[in-house]
Amino acid sequence: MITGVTGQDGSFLSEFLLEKGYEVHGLIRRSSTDYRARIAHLENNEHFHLHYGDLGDSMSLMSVIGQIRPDEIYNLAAQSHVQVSFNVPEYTADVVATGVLRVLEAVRLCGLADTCRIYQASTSELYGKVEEVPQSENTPFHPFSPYAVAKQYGYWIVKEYREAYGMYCCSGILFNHESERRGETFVTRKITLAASRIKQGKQDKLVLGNLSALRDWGYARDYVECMWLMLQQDKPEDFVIATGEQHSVREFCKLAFQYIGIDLTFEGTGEEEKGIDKATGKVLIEVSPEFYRPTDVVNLWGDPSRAKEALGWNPTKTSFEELVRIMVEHDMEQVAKERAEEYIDLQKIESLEKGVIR
Ligand code: NAP
Ligand code: F7E
Repeated sequence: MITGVTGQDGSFLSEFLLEKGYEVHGLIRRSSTDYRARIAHLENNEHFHLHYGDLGDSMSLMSVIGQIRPDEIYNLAAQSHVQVSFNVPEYTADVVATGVLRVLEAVRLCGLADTCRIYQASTSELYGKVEEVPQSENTPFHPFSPYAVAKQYGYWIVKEYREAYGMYCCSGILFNHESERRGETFVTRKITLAASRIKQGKQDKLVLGNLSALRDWGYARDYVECMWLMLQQDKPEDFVIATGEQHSVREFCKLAFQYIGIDLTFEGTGEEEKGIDKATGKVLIEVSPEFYRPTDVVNLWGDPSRAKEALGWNPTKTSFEELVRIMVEHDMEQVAKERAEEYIDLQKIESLEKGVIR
């Protein structure tokens, strides 16, 4: 069973488990619009089943878990946008923190504590205002957003159920992982979509926040394998899942634009910094404090040594350069197909990020 099956990771994990011969059950929410694009290609598969439920609704979780009686649960559902968690902190806490408790308790109350293994989607955001670089399983947490504080509850309640009831439940402390299916308001996808639209004359410039933020970016398709590996061990343990490489938002921009044939140079600092097309002198990237966060996590860099050793996982199967290339190639094609009326312009994406619908 996968909660968050319609999300980036849920869709890749579904494909991965179906290929392994699993019967996959996904939890979906009712919506007035079509939000199942990422799993549309799986919906005719007879081994893929969808159930209505919500992490905010214990009864629906009890009902679905009691009916399916899953061997493995991957709890991926979350309000996963850090900036948005400042706009909807209470909702974020309910889904991201209490939601984890609801899943664990539903498993226990359905009598599955001894048979059902649970993976919890934890996050490098727990390290937040980092106390050590790079970060490993032993680095102290210092969550730095409502999202991260909620995820910290999830991390500890999983540990508590493991210790109190002997349940096989564990947290993957995953660093940022991206893909061509990444939500459009996360910085990497915002950049690859904008670069593609600028190249095709559908957008003039890209406005970002902190260009100096550093992240350890991996490829989501590679990371779902680790989630599965964590549930196949003799005993449940928490792992850092990362590439061990760090890059800035600025470097991501440079590489994405390079792949579409634009050589960028950056001039100025802070809010005055600009990304300029070397060939034409045109300003293509600007900075706006509207995308700054009340507290921003600026130095994430994971140490995946334990996952490599204990799980036999290869963190750099897809390199950073390859990841950016995959995303840019996908978005160049997607943007080329967009008709004017389908075109989600930059202003709309930006206003969504700021929590304002214009
Ligand atoms: P995502 O694309 O934002 O997907 C989130 C999923 O959660 C969607 O399927 C969404 O459903 C579902 N969801 C949200 N609220 C829900 C609720 N109340 N009840 C049931 N489902 C709900 O996230 P992702 O990037 O795939 O990430 C998967 C998980 O890993 C999340 O828990 C995230 O916090 C965590 N994580 C992600 C990263 C990363 O870099 N991607 C790193 C560390 C941890 P709708 O489609 O209906 O909105
Ligand atoms: O920001 C900076 C921003 O929103 C990355 C989630 O999957 O990974 C994700 O959270 C960095 C931040 O991801 C813009 O300030 C600059 O420092 O892509 P992001 P995130 O906040 O790291 C973690 C591991 C999760 O667990 C989360 O669920 O980029 N940044 N300019 C910007 N970020 C955005 N979104 N938009 C900008 O314009």
